[in-house]
Amino acid sequence: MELNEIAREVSMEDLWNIWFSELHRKSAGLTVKIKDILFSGKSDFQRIEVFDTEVFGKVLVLYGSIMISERDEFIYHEMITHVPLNVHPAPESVLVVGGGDGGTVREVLKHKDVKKVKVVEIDRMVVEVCKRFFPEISGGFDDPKVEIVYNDGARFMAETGERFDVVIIDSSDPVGPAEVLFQRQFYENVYRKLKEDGIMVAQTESPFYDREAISKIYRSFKQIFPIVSMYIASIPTYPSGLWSFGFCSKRFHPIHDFRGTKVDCASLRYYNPDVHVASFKLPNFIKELVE
Ligand code: SPD
Repeated sequence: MELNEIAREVSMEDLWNIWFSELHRKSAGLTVKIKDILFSGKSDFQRIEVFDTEVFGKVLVLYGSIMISERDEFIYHEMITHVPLNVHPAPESVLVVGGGDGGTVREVLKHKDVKKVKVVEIDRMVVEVCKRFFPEISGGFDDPKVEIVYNDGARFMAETGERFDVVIIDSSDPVGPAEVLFQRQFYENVYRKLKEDGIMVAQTESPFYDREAISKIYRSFKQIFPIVSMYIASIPTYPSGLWSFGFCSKRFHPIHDFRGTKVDCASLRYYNPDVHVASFKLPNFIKELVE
């Protein structure tokens, strides 16, 4: 067949038939069709990619894993933020470790009690890429209450003299730069840097795939914090679609001290008071990981 005959038979769609696959195990993963590759680069810490996809809109991929998609990021960011901030009665100072995309900061700023949000992000390029490609997610970085510190979260936590009402560990997965954010020494430092009634919430991976890691993480939590609970949410672009968060607290209980939401629920698409309570009810195969 002549070249021009081949060209006639190949449609534009075939020419741009590119898919991104994130492998969650050697033989299972998530595959999405890409409309455009918007950014591909390497920072000092990791590979950073932004794709435009047909189903999930723009997605940010760090170290080969989807961190945010325009379609479902609200679930993760609302759940990692509004659960602790609605349990703490007066969260004035909030520290976000990681969170370079700005989604958590956007949600924290919905709480009028909050006077200061500090973000400790290791990778400046993540923040720059998100400001450029995800302005509606990262817009909170320009708020005067927000300060970004470019530092390793574990080092910052060991060295800072500040103390916080709420610490949110909005990390990527425990490979590469975020690995240290899943270690006991780090959680001990968070405990020390929380005020006497402080709360820490951390993203703790998939209860379906990451069972051994989760058991270890919650063993550490329980050795350090008097109140520890897991809560879960459904996040389509994350491995298995089922995601977990650790609620670790010095004084406040996630359900008994929950007095309803302090932000206007009309600005939220996943979180509400019923979801708050229900997200702590765990299926048996997950309960056994944390009990
Ligand atoms: N496997 C994906 C885990 C991502 C958890 N963190 C996402 C950060 C979004 N702010």
